[in-house]
Amino acid sequence: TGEQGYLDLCQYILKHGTKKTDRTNTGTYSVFGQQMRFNLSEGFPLLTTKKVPFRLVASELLWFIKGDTNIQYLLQHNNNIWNEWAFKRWVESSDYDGPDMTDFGNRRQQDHEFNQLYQEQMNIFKDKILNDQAFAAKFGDLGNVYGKQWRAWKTSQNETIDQLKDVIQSIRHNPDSRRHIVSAWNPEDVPNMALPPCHTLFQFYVAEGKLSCQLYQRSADMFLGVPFNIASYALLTYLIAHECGLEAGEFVHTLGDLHIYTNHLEQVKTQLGRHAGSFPKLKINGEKASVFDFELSDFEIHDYNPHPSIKAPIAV
Ligand code: UFP
Repeated sequence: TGEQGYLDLCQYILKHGTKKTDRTNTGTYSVFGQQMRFNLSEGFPLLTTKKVPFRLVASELLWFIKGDTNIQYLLQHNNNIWNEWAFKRWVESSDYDGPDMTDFGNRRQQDHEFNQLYQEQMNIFKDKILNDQAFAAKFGDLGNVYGKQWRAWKTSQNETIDQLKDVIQSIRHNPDSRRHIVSAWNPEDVPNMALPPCHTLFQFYVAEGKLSCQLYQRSADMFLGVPFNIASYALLTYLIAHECGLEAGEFVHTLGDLHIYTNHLEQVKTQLGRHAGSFPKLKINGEKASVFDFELSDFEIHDYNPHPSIKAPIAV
């Protein structure tokens, strides 16, 4: 459990993982079906064996909570984590007339000159998303990703379901229910998403005045994605607990295909050589009640003393 649980799983994959090819042509070591648990009353699970950027976790979560699916909001908050997926749609469209960007994810790591061309085009792209509303509407939108499914799931009757609002209502009014579920996996919409949801479905559980959350994550990049995902769902659990007058209980993280990319092996070994410290504390602005009212400035992380961050290429 805790950070050690994360480190143990990384170690386990290094030892027992099957070498597999994958969609991104990077290659992974992979295992299927594991679980981590984090006791949220002992602290906020931001890993300490490398620095995890809380600011990016929080602005992405607020973006989901708003029901937004356009990266413009993220760029306005200096958050670049979804850029590659939107960029990919632009460079593959007939509107794009710059240099060929085919397979940019791999080529920019292998070819220094190409990487400079890529950076130029990415800067043009970001600038247009921020300053050209029509362009942002067309190419900033990632399709029916998390925000859309959480807040405005489209039914066959052309109505929308606000899963997040509904689940908060059900936690408040019927805490013992075994149906506190939000699903981001909408089979009909999967083809219309830049990236089919990795964190697929989550469930809440109330006992002894505490709110716990379990996430099923179908696909887990242990080095880059997972530390982020842990912090994001921990924050969501704290926020919903706050609104419902509960304490934060446990975050249970269930993983489907959990993997380490072959170009992250050195980084993982570096991280495994470090000692985990204690988790920081999260402070939430007590003047706000509703999950839907929070802004970035309403959160503070205290006593976070991580080892330095470790850079690694992301598989697109
Ligand atoms: N990934 C995560 N967490 C996320 C996210 C993506 O680990 O929140 F958005 C990783 C998992 C996988 C890749 O390595 O991104 C998604 O690829 P695929 O759709 O082929 O599983």
